[in-house]
Amino acid sequence: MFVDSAKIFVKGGDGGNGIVAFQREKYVPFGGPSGGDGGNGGDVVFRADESLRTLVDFKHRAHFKAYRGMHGQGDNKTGKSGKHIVVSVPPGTLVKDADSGEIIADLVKHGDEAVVARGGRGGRGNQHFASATNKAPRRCEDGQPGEERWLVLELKLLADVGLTGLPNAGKSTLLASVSAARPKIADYPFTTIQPNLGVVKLDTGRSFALVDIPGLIEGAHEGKGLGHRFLRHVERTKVLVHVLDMSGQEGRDPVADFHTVQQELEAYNPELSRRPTIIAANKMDLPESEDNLERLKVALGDTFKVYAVSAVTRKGVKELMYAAADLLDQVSASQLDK
Ligand SMILES: Nc1nc2c(ncn2[C@@H]2O[C@H](COP(=O)(O)OP(=O)(O)OP(=O)(O)O)[C@@H](O)[C@H]2O)c(=O)[nH]1
Ligand SMILES: [Mg+2]
Repeated sequence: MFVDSAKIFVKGGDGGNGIVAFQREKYVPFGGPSGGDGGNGGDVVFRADESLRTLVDFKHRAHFKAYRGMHGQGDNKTGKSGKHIVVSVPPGTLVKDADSGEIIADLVKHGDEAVVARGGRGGRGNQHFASATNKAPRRCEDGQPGEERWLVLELKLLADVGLTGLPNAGKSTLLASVSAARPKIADYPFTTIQPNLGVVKLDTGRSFALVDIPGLIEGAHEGKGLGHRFLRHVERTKVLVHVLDMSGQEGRDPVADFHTVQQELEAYNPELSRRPTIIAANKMDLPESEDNLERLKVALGDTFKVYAVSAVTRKGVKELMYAAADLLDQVSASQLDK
């Protein structure tokens, strides 16, 4: 299981101080204590937000502080409370104290919330300290500091987007070109023997997990090759990117390759062949690819969107990833409607 993690610092706002003040009344030197209380500091709140899928944004921003409470004022006025801050995290995020390892929160589903650092209480003003024997107290309290700590966030990543295709199509090369994952890449089939997962970051707040699985071959659904063992990983994804070697090396035909893989998916689980899919027409840097691309487009008509890419030169790869993210958003939105 691939786990995304991040270490961040959170601090609640400090409480405002209470103050010493006295009512100003004519002929009364100390017209009764009237020092207001300090306002409470704001909390740092985490909220699960389903539009987030990974923790990558926390690698760029690691400090989150809520606002402090204002000090009290005369006339028994309480200082304004500091604002809370709400930090969005992806559903499934587990929050631990970095020092003790204690679990602070497990934000499972959209909308789940937890306070991860409380604001300090405001101090009391001198109005609270008057007594029968001391009608003009000069005592007041300072606000308490906000809670602060380092947290470790952990998220078990389920791959949102899966790369399918025959061995050698360039799936691992593609994964390596868009993420920090460093899968083994080589010029022979079945290089990949374990699924590899990488995080693709497009913009702030927009990222997804991409899984590269061993290549599928004809008969995969009956256990041929390696890919069948990993089809269940593909089953958990929401969107597929079908990678095709467009160069037609070694007498291969990309159009036939496409149907081979689709049939294997269909035979394994008909759901899979209907999963929202886009096509990465890969190895477009090779000269033979251009003619094959035209043929593929004709063969597919408008049933699948085809993106011409080269995982090696990275040409077209960015557009492909944006298309995958858009499709993922559409699928997630339609699942919410249900
Ligand atoms: N010219 C060219 N070669 C590519 C491109 N993408 C991948 N290759 C090459 O194709 C070969 C196979 O690439 P991999 O990424 O290992 O292929 P794979 O689909 O992961 O293969 P398996 O793990 O065996 O299923 C390697 O020699 C890559 O360098 C590309 O866009 N252009
Ligand atoms: Mg591979």
